[in-house]
Amino acid sequence: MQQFLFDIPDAEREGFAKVATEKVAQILAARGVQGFPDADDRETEAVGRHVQELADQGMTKLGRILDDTQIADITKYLSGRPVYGGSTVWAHTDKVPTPLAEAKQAHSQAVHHIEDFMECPHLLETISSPFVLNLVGNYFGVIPTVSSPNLLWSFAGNKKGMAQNFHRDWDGFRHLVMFVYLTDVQKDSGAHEFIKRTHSYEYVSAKVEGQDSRENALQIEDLFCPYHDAPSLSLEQLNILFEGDAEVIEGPAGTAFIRNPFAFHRGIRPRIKDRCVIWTRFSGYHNGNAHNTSSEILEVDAYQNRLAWDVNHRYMFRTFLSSEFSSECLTSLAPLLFRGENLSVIKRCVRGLRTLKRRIT
Ligand SMILES: O=C(O)CCC(=O)C(=O)O
Repeated sequence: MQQFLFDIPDAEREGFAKVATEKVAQILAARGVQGFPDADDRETEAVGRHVQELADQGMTKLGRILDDTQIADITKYLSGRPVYGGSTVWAHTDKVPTPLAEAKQAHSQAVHHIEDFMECPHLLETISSPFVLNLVGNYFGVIPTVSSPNLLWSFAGNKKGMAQNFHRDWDGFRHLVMFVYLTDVQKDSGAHEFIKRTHSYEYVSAKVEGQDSRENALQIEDLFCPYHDAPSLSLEQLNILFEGDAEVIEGPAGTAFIRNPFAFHRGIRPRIKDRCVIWTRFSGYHNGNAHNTSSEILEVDAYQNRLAWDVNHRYMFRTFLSSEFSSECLTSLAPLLFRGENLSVIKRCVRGLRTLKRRIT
């Protein structure tokens, strides 16, 4: 359903997102889930700046949030732990525990088990920090849902991995992803590349309209194609259209950023050194997309002393940590949203998507 929302101009999509998040907030308030974790004034000011940057650019950098000692703790913990060939924790892996060195020979990418993500020092604290949750929640306008924590290796070499072409992710109408590099990253060692402002329909359509009339000019539907790794888009075409907007994010291990996955992005295939990264997704309600990416919902006892476990956290982390919120259908909020005054927007989106599909297939 979320995909349909992307075939409408920003103003309408944002209008719908506003209605939807207000409804989610109402429903949650009635169930006692209503706040963001506390933040002090200094943090509140910084959160405001990051939220604005996310809205304008589609991405915000957090700087280096893990120091050398923390990175050493993480590296020590992960050393010797098996990985699974594939790209997204559990669902998109071969489910075969493999030593890292062997996985590197056989695969372009591999992930650690979710339990290693959770048991590894510092990672859970990083994705559940009041600052991060506040930032994300303020951007959505509602307490966030956290999903699919992923601990991913991209190996240097010639094999192409997932998400190494520019693409959009179609997870929902308001969603974010946070990345933290766990190895030093430069352009040739797996940097993430992002095209600023391309989450904005208005921005992209202005670029399309501003093209010199050339035979191979891109059409708007080429740029809002609801398929992963849209084959019709060449790097060269994107570079020309969005000249000066692409940013390669380099930095030492511990460097973090949050971005809107709907904007064009890719992981540049590492050439000289493997890259290890964590990413975690956030949405304004659970969008179902990342639902099965964890092997199972984990019992929280093992992590309880590392995570505030109040009603807000139990709700936010319900997709992979067991709580009273885990058992219900995680997308059950959606039917409540998609009725009444919202329905006409949805219907228009469905019609729009059908037309778009006809044009591009
Ligand atoms: O590996 C990367 O840097 C890109 C990952 C990506 O595109 C994604 O998570 O959607």
